[in-house]
Amino acid sequence: MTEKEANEIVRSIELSEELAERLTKTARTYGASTSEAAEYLVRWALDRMEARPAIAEDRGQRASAKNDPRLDWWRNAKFGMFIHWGLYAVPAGTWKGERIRGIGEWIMLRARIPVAEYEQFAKEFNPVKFDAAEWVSLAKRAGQKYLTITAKHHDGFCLFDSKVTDYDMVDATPFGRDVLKELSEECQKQGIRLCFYYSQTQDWHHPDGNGNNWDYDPAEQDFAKYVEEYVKPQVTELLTNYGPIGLIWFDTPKTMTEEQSVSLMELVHELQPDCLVSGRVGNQMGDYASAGDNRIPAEAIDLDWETPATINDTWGFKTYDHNWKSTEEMIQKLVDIVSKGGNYLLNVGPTAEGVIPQPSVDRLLGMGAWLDVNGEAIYSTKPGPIQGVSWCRSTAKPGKVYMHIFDWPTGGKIVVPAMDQAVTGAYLLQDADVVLAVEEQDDAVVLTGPVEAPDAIATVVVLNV
Ligand code: H79
Repeated sequence: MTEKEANEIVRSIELSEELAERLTKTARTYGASTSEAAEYLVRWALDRMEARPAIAEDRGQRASAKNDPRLDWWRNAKFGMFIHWGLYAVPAGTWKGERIRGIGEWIMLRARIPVAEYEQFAKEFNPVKFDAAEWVSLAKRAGQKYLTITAKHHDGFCLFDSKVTDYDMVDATPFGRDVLKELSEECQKQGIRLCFYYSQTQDWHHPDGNGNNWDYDPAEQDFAKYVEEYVKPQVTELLTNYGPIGLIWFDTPKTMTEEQSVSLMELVHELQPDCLVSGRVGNQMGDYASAGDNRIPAEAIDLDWETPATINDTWGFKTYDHNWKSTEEMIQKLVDIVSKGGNYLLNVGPTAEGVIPQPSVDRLLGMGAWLDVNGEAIYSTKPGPIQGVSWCRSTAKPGKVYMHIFDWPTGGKIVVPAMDQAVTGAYLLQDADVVLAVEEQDDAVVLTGPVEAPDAIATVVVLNV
């Protein structure tokens, strides 16, 4: 489309007064300009229509990372635990008696809480029930192979003992413990990769960080200085004081220049050559691509990629968000993602007391129970040859294709969608003694299995090929 054509379309859209008014009002609520709000609205609508690719170009994978064996552990892991934990767990969605809509960790921006007031939450952040061993063990029992926790989110508060700020767990809270240190020791003990989320662009607390226009004047801010003198020293601390780190999960690149993305990526690799960098470092410099929040690509993608996703509707804990996805839905999402070549990073938001909400625990354990039986068809697999079918997904290993059947066909007659390899046998992964008859019928391979679905959520049928 030419610019002229685009302009014509834009001019032909009649902006109703109501829409204009609501846009302006929304923009004001979010501290954005009207055009930013409009852009956000259009992007949101396009996402809803699935008209935008799930993986934005600038969050893609660096070409040189594509066949890099440094990623092998992560490629095989498939399922990780995301933890959003910080000061926002204290207000937990409510500010001055008002329920603030939207994702909980954004409360500072959404309610435009001044830095001086937001800082006060630190005095109330005393998670006496925090137990690193319990969190790590939950991830393990859920079948998650890595754990990514917010070392610093957009609100700027640090969960670790940083020497370049006092705005951290050790210096600013009554708790005074370095929770990342405790998690790093526990992760090493229990054999799970520890990874850090780090908000490199937005920092609503730092005078030169991005995003806070209610305490600071954006025109006066020196973002480059913040990156050099704050972000880099903190990333250095995170990669120096906590043992081997699986990856740094940068987020919302926004104003990051290509030079800044490159230099951050290189800093990480200098400090820990095996540490990966998420696609959201920006400018296509990530070791792997990052899909949009909660977005799952429609088709298999020949890249290393990950979907970060919420278990309810928020990342940081909110007392009144009870909209938990079911265990079934999340197992099917995991299968769907893995069948398309991705990883599923599933978030929990612990309370300010340090407790992972019980509904999250229950669901994670449910997923772990399914994975205990069916993990062979998930971990270390590649996308299978059966794609684009609604009732089933497929993954593969040499000599085997795994059919993950969501809707068990009536009578147990499974018509295998056309694929290149010849099927020489079939059995249930949950019970190898249950062998399915394999027959050729009118050019199709038909399996005969149990009449009733052996697993109501997803039954894995193993095809020897
Ligand atoms: O950490 C989680 C989110 O806090 C973070 N990414 C995941 C992993 C994230 N950063 N930015 N976004 C997500 C996009 C934010 C969109 C919204 Fe809003 C925040 C919608 C409503 C509040 C920004 C502010 C757009 C409209 C208002």
